[in-house]
Amino acid sequence: MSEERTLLIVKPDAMQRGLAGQIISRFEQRGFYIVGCKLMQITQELAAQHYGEHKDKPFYAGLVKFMTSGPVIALVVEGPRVVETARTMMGKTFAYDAQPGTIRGDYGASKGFNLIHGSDSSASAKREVELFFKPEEILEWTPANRGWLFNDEDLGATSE
Ligand code: DAT
Ligand code: MG
Repeated sequence: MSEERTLLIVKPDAMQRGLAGQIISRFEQRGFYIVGCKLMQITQELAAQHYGEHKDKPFYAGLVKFMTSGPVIALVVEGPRVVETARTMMGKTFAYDAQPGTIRGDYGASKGFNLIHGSDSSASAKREVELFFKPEEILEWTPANRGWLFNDEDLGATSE
């Protein structure tokens, strides 16, 4: 299966609550792997670029204030179908709506303190990865166990 990349952000609420490790672990456990990772504080300018689609929404000012309020960890995570699967793992946007078993549904109960960002499409992923990472900050590598994570079709276990 062919690789995809997505941008994840461990948001300030997750950082302040000491949940970054647990959240990042879920993606590793699922078989996805980290190709870019940085601890950073999002500037007003970067937040405005990242959330440009929401700039006319009533919640925009609060969203920018929240996202720039403290450290975050930005990650580029790779693997087959990772954009869609990461969204499923995150759960619904408002933490109080998110199903148990999802990141937002296991760690959050508020509306906007929803712990994690993940790109919502491959077009968004491309744009967001380029916004947060320079090409040289992304490392090309393949985990040693990749065959046992994703190559089920090689054994005839699945068909497209
Ligand atoms: P998602 O983060 O699930 O992709 P989104 O892109 O629609 O959701 O919105 C970006 C963030 O803005 C979201 O994580 C939480 C906040 N947000 C969205 N809609 C909101 C609303 N109606 N009221 C308050 N915050 C909202
Ligand atoms: Mg979004």
